Amino acid sequence: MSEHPTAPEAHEDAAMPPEGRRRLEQFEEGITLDRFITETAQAHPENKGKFSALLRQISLASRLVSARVNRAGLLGMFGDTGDVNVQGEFVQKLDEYANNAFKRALDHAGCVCAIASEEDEGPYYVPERFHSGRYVFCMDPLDGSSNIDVNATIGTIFAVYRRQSPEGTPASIDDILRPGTEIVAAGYVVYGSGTMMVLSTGEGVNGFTLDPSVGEFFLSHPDIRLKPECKLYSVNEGYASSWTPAFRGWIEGVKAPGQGWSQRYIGSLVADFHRNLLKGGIFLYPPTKKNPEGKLRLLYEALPLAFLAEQAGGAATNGHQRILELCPDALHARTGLIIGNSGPVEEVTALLRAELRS
Ligand code: P6P
Repeated sequence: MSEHPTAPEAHEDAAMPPEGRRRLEQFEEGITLDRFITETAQAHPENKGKFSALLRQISLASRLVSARVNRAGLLGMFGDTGDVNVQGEFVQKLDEYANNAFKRALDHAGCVCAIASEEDEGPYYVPERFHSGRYVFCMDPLDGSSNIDVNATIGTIFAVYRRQSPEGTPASIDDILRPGTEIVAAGYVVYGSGTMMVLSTGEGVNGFTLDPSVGEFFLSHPDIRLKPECKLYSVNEGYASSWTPAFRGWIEGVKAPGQGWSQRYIGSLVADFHRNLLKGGIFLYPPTKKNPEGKLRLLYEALPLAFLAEQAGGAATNGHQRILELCPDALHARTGLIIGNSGPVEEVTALLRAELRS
């Protein structure tokens, strides 16, 4: 019997493919998220432990949300609260829970001065009495929540900035509306068949899988990389009538006989992005007649995922510009998003740029 309580039995090892054996070894080596945070802190003493505190509180909130999502059906947590949020969407009970869990975990930790959330109309500025900290936290607390009641994968997406205003002074909107090039960390947590956090602090991308039996995230996907090319695209074909000729031409091109592409679309950005990050794929959500600015949010959806994509060797644009060079002009600004393996992202973007010029 392996000493680790949840590792497969020895007889299961023999049948395990090499990749699974590698992951098991890492699992048994006990490379936890906590150890990763400690090692990152040792490499950056200038952060004085505040960055570590922030990451540990994100981990805590993620575990709380994971536990609640996994029992939502049993706790009557499906459905909406009857309220409508700033997006004009019915607030799902789990949206509200996730939003509060992350805000409660972060606002007393002395590491954050402001929190921007998809669920809140304006920023939450941490009061000085709570020791307002040096970081700004931007999040979509539960992306894909329209899929909650059908048990499709949903997730939390977040980006972290260093504040611009001096510590000890009130934070302002100028600390929050910043270009993606100033992001210091970004990640997401997918709540699906398992719970996994994918995180980058600017030195590559690592995936940590939650072992709920011990309440720890373990390094399961070290150094996630995107190859230059892929053969999978994610787009909602229901909006084809909104597409420009150049965009439609590219989609029809990959669908042509013999091209060998597949299409996958869950309708949960974090789930579609996660699959594409691990297996290769390009996600495309251009502006539509329904959302002429694009549907997805720049600050707490597109920018963090673009940071991760580029850290993994991929690319992200709004169809014309590099996403990370964009600066939101409002908390809930929307954008088009084309993100994934660099080859197809650059190919589609070149076509759309040329179309714009013509
Ligand atoms: P559509 C979920 O509501 C969401 O905001 C993203 O998670 C997802 O990628 C997108 O909307 C799906 O939008 O218009 O294809 O249903």
